[in-house]
Amino acid sequence: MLLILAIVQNQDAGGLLDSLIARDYRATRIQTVGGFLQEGNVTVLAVIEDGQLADALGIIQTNCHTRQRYVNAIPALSEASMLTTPCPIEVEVGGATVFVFDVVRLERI
Ligand code: 2BA
Repeated sequence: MLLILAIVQNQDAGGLLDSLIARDYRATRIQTVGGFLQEGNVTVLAVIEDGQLADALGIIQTNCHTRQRYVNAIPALSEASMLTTPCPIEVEVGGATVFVFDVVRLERI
């Protein structure tokens, strides 16, 4: 058994959960916040059988899309300039950051 932990964007989470459930996977979503952008994202947990990994990753890939985001960065001060005008930098977020763990045991009590 494997635990998939996938960090996805809010916009993709609903469709991803619907697709997983439609294929009979069990999944849980947790509202999380990314450390860099400090914006909400969603962490999806799903325990699957080893042989389902490729299928589950395919569902994640189909549902989770890459997007560009702009973050305001304040340039470092130099002796020549006291400019503190924020300068937008582009970052590419997603589709999904996926971690796969071995599961020793699953108990429903
Ligand atoms: P955030 O930490 O908010 O990062 C959002 C995006 O900002 C990242 O997209 C990446 O493109 C960029 N970024 C992050 N840290 C950066 C840095 N130090 N310098 C420049 N750009 C940086 P993704 O890589 O697709 O990550 C999306 C979200 O997945 C992250 O949101 C975080 O919540 C999670 N994540 C990504 N890698 C992780 C890791 N190794 N461990 C734990 N969580 C991770």
